[in-house]
Amino acid sequence: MEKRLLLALHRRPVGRPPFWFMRQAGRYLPEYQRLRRQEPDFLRFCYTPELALEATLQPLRRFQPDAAILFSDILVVADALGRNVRFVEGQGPVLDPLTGRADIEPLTAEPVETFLAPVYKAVTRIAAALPADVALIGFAGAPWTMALYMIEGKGGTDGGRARTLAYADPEGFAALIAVLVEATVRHLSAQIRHGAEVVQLFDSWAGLLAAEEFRRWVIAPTAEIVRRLRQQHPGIPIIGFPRGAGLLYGEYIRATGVDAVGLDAAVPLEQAAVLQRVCAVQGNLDNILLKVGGPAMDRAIVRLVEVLGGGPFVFNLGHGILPDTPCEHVARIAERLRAFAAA
Ligand code: 1CP
Repeated sequence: MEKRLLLALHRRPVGRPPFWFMRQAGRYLPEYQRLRRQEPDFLRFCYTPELALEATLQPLRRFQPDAAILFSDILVVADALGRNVRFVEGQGPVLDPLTGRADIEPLTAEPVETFLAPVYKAVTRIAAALPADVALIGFAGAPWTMALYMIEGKGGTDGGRARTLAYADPEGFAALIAVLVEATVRHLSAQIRHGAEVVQLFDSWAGLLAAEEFRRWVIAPTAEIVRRLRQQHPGIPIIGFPRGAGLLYGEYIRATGVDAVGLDAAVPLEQAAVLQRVCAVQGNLDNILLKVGGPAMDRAIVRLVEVLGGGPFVFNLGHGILPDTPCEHVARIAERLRAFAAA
């Protein structure tokens, strides 16, 4: 039997919608917190294949989702490019901010495959360990979101510095995006060669850009990555997640040619149903509602499946699981979704 996630992404009929959760591994799981104590340095944790394997498998044991996502981080690519990435407890990622051409010109994507070899080793081991019906998702940050972290030096900003550089020196910024396109293609292609069956591009900060800038720094680089991955790996499903794309979701899908689009929680379900005529859709339960749980969450699950379950659909959240989410709420969704199959 073909894996349920792959069927949905190829827009073939599936009984119940496949499901997985963005950030299904991580701090909301007590067993992850215990595992993390073995290696307090987060990047070293990511570069230790046994630990990455175990962190990937933890949510599968609890919830039996239809997909595993490689345990890693989008910022490993910035680390491979030599941008001095650290993870500070309680603060998230910190990088030396890149300020202009003098920092951009020396960048090269060449070290990616050798530097990130431990990540690909983890992919191989995960692929070998997965249950037969579970698909393995590889991922990378999309160029705009990577550029934002590299310029801002951290997350949680309004992207003001990155947007300023893009306007003030578009050629210099284009050179940075070009290196990131190359690095992303190499990183995703290596994950596919080692056993990833699907890849997702996280453009978590796409929604910060003005429309023209969105076309230039989100749509165009993504279209190029899709084209180059397709050349090397025909048939590999690609999920794009341009979080906050709003009115530009439709254009993003058509112009990039992704097989599926991840929708954030602000996208109305009627709109999602329109997009579903063009490609598979993934999403978009509010991660805050998952934290709250109860009847409001149950109603939202039913409505999502009612509106989108008839077409190509992958149940997920609108953004990643928050650290203070009760595991029981996640278990509850998994149980409800499996009940749709039985009904
Ligand atoms: O202390 C810890 O254990 C670190 C917490 C943590 C974890 C568990 C970070 C730091 N990254 C991760 C893993 C991770 N990151 C995964 C694999 C786990 C899974 O999904 O099950 C994935 C896919 C990511 C992707 C990622 N990292 C994104 C894109 C998705 C999104 O949430 O928008 C982004 C933006 C990052 C950067 C990052 N890494 C970590 C944090 C806290 C952040 C966000 C910082 C911010 O901008 O606020």
